[in-house]
Amino acid sequence: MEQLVQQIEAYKQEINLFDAKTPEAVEEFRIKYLGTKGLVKSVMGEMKNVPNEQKKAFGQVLNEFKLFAENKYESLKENHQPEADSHQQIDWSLPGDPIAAGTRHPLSIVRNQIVSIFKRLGFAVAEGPEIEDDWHNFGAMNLPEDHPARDMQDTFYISQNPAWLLRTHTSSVQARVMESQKPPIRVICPGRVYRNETISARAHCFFHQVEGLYIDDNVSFADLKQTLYFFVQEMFGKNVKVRFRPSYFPFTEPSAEMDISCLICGGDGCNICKHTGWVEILGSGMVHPKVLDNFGIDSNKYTGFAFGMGVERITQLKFQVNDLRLYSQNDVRFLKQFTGVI
Ligand code: 2U9
Repeated sequence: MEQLVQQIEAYKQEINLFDAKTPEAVEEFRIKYLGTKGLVKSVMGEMKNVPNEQKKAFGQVLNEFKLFAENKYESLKENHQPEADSHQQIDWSLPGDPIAAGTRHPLSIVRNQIVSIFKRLGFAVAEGPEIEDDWHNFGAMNLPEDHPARDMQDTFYISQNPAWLLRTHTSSVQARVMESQKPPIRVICPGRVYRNETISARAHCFFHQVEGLYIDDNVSFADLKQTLYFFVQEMFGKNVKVRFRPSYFPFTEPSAEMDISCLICGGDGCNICKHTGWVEILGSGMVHPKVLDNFGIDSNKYTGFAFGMGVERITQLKFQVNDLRLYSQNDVRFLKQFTGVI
């Protein structure tokens, strides 16, 4: 028995030194020591050769040896848990996966720029409903019943209730401001407007406007000109030239359209300006006295100027986008070109 105990001690030393670098080596250990033909089983088989009076003591040695081998096996297994394994395979020095940042829509970029320029001049932002009634969209704006802008072909009426329509301009928002506020009034109204047009590169059934309104005593056409000149310089740069052309709108008198020198050719003449050197960017005028009177604002005491511009048009000039449909198709190949522009 002495010899057997020595043999077991030698196995224990061997077990102590056993190091498994792979899950396969752990399995090798199990087979060698704990398997059905393993060493633990084989020394247990020696029990029958041990004299009866020593069986109890040898039984204890055997049990300890079995436990020793089992504990070692458990600890080898623990070092090769699947998660522990994948943990070791992660290369922490690799760069992370980039998170794709979204981009602002070009119309939002330009609308925000327009709004921020007028805010610096003291204009407040006003918003209103896209579904309007006839009065706020047309009547209050001095658009008579038979005006072509009211035509079914231009205006979307709500079929369940034709007293409601989709606003054709954001002037309806200014109408609501005039209803609830007294002069001085200084607001800009950005928003989506709707017109019943066949969709093409040059027309769409909705587009975006920024309109402005300034009413106080002593507001003059000179104020209008200087305000819009400042806007254009901030928007397009100090070198841009402007010109005003007389025009007609039912809600302003006198009315004028403003052109800027062509940004593409600098005024020399190109396709964008149709070889005139000028491009139209907005409409404007002194608020018609009838419009003021519609809201109980005394047109003998107060005057005001108003203007309106299409955000798509300004964006087209700024970014040379020449198909209106691109703005509403949400094609990422188009939208991602504005990455980094804010
Ligand atoms: C009130 C009184 C007057 C707003 C104005 C224009 C001239 C104008 C167009 C520009 C291009 C519309 O987007 S567009 O098609 N707008 O030319 N808009 S004056 O006049 C107002 C507004 C509110 C109470």
